[in-house]
Amino acid sequence: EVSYGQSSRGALIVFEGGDRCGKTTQCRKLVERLRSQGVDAVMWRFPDRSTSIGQAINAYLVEQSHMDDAVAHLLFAANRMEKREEMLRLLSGRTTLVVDRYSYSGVAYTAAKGVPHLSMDYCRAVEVGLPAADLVIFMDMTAEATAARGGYGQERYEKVDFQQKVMKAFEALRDERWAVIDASGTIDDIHQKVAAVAEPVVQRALAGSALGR
Ligand code: T5A
Ligand code: NA
Repeated sequence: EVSYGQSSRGALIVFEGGDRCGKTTQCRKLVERLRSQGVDAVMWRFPDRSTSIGQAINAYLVEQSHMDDAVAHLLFAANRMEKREEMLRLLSGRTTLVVDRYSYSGVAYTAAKGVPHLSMDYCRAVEVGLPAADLVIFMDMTAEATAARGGYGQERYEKVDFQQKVMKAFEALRDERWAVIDASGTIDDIHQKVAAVAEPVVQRALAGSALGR
């Protein structure tokens, strides 16, 4: 992960969690709120299915193609890495990035497969060089509860037993940058909790007083 200096910049806010926990909904609402406060904020998501790497990932997720687990892992990482320069440019230009999934998903989903040569350390290693998140908002919800949501089960990883392993892997990745938010409440309740943790982080980054990492 890349370290920042002490100068004014945008914040990198990452949403993580299991499939269908409501990340996209909350990312959109946070960006709208920040913009209404005059903050320059944009929403991104990974995988970014619009690039050629992203299209290969999409085919894999909708089970139109098979891939070796290591190849899938590397493509997810490459799909972030191909955005690295643009991310750094936006952040240093004081744009706040609100990102729906990031390296933590990359590590957690592959590690959850339990393939011996794809250890957590291996999974992390290919993320080196990406900008570090200032805040990780982890949307906490059980695999059983997300499975009850509409549209669940359409993609490769949307299976309750696998999602339980993903949640365990996320647990192992948790660090001091994480805010864990109960994702089983109403959309508006969750949004208020998200705003309470995200706004100070954005203000610190813009003021140039965020901790360099
Ligand atoms: N993956 C991803 C990897 O394996 N490695 C990686 O490196 C990366 C980046 C696709 C898959 O790729 C894996 C993880 C995934 O398996 P994705 O496209 O982000 O990644 O897939 P999902 O997480 O499944 O994205 P979804 O858009 O399907 O889910 P969200 O964003 O969590 O949820 P959202 O907001 O779209 O909401 C889902 C449904 O719930 C409702 C919404 O209206 C919607 O119908 N909802 C609520 N209902 C009740 N109460 C609330 N509070 C609600 N909030 C939302
Ligand atoms: Na999904």
